[in-house]
Amino acid sequence: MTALTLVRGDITEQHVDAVVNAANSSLLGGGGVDGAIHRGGGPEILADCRRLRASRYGKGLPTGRAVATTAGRLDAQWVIHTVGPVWQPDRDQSELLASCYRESLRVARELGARSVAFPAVSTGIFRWPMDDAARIAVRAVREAAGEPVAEVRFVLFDERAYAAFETALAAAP
Ligand code: AR6
Repeated sequence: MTALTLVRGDITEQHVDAVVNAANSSLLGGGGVDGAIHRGGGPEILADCRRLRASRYGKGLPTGRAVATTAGRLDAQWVIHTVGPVWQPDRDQSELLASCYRESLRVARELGARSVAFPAVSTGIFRWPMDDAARIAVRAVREAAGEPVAEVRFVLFDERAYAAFETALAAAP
């Protein structure tokens, strides 16, 4: 059984096996969580990302997919980069957002990670409404979690995000 836990805080300060990054398809960094992870983890992460661009992802990492790099100086072994969809009010992209969580967990399981920390993918610069994103995240993680992942920790930056995930977890415990 995988435990789903919630903490309010900064994802770069978590001690877990794998930290998930809300990246963009360039894999070359950005603002929000992405900026914080690269700042906290240092240049080794970007060096790994550049190698991935040069080898497997010349056209970028597609939305909904995930790939791992070193975690550099973070207190983790790996960063798993995933690319969430940009919110579009007239288009249902729920499956793509769910895919970020499923694919990140697939990569985590392949790596042998026992603990994985997720941010609320797509809810910042990509503008996805928090309550809806929380429901999709909890459902997808419940479906995709499993051995050897013993803990999936949602790390929420503010009270509003924490409350949304608390509600989503309570609705589907
Ligand atoms: N720890 C935990 N959560 C955080 C942190 C942090 N240190 N910083 C922000 N959040 P975002 P996105 C929350 O914008 O919407 C980048 O430029 C934030 O409050 O980081 O998927 C990438 O390169 C929000 O709830 O990711 C992409 O271009 C959530 O994390 C783009 O942003 C996600 O916000 C991705 O946008």
